[in-house]
Amino acid sequence: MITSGAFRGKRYAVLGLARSGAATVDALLASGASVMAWDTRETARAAFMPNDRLTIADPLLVDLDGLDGVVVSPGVPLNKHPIADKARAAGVPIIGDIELFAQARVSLPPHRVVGITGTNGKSTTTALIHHILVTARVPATLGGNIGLPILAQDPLPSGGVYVLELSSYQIDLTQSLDCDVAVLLNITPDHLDRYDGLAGYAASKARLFTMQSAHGLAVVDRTADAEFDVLDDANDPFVRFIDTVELSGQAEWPALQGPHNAQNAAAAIAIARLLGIAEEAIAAGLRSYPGLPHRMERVAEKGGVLFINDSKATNATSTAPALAAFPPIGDGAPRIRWILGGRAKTNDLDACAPFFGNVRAAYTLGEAGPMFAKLLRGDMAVCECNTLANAVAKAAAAAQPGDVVMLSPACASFDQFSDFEARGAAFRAAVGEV
Ligand code: UMA
Ligand code: ADP
Repeated sequence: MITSGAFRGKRYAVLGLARSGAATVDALLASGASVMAWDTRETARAAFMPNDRLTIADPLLVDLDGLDGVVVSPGVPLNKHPIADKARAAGVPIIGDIELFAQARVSLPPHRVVGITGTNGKSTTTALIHHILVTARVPATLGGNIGLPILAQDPLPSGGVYVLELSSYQIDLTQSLDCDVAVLLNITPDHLDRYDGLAGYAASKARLFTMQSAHGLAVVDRTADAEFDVLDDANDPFVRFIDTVELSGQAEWPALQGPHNAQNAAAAIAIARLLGIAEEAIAAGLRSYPGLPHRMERVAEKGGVLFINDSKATNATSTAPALAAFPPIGDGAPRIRWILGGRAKTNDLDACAPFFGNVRAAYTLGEAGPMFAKLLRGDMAVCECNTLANAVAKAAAAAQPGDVVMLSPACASFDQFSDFEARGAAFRAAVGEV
């Protein structure tokens, strides 16, 4: 657990007691702070036993005056939740666990922090740079929007590197994270229910760079910077733009296929070089990187049919490269049987359209199923399946050797599943049945 004398004797409200909130309460109590904890879910509250420094109370119903911070979970919609106005009126900072980590850094052995944001590719790039660091025998850990909450992790020894995947929700709750290397992979429409349009979403991501001090380094996608001007001008001399042009050797990296992974690999190489990692270790890390579950994951091959779980593709831009990765071969006929749908984030599939020629048939499911079926008919055969199990059964029954049955939903999962991981697990189970 990460603790800090910086929190001793201070008082916080913690709103949201799922993974990050629970770790926050534990770390604050262990640091000698007092905590008022709350979650609308009774089961989440029940995990905490009140004591002389822990009370269970709804921050909307109590006086916030004098608190040192209201620590909010990233899943609490700050744009709509009344806690934002209430904390502002009381003059109490609204922060998250990443901000607490930033404040705890003075108590940690000398280290560096890499912060990675972007609409797509964050987890892959975070896991990849972490793997390259470990391959180079640098003490490293990953956290933030991936894996164990950062405050639940053990501090790294001197010389360690904290690799943080940062969602825009987490950046919104952070005011003083001075990343040694800040990274932006791309910006395309996502999470628009939480922001004032695409510009508001981009501005949230840009704050990762404005929080950097003068010695900070940046690795940035040129297109995103050109469109949204994300870089703080003060950092310009230290920018490395992500450049896939010079990339060679991708064929030797089995878990990093496709144009999207070329970008992720190029970003990871740029980060590794800025951190001073030797070229041989970078090359070895790229070759041995094992990949993450639910991202273009090869689940099975049955009767010459490949089954791919890309459940993490929750918007059209992230599905596009998955469709691009399987062009026709041999007889020139398309070979993807594309399972898509769920809770849509946008009402179009424009980003995927250039690759419709790779799709043999679409199998739609969930809330967005009827809308997508209407959009796609005319371009390809469509089967309206409603459920994932039905879609897998139909696609598998129709598939011929050489076909690829792929779940790449271009949607959030919340209409039918608890999260993208549960959806990917359901896909695996359904494939097991065919
Ligand atoms: N809650 C309330 N009142 C409300 C709203 C919510 O009490 O009005 C409570 C909920 O009941 C819940 C908690 O607040 O218990 C919200 O928790 P959470 O959704 O933030 O869940 P955590 O388990 O703490 O997970 C968070 C991140 N979740 C989100 O950003 C939605 C995880 O990112 C992250 O891995 C985790 O912290 C670890 O630090 C997940 C995610 O889906 C992977 N991220 C989004 C994405 O990738 O698209 C941004
Ligand atoms: P994130 O953590 O940002 O959601 P992941 O690395 O988990 O990103 O990848 C999610 C999905 O996005 C993958 O399944 C893949 O289809 C797609 N993807 C990955 N990297 C990129 C990229 N650089 N650009 C566009 N799409 C990508």
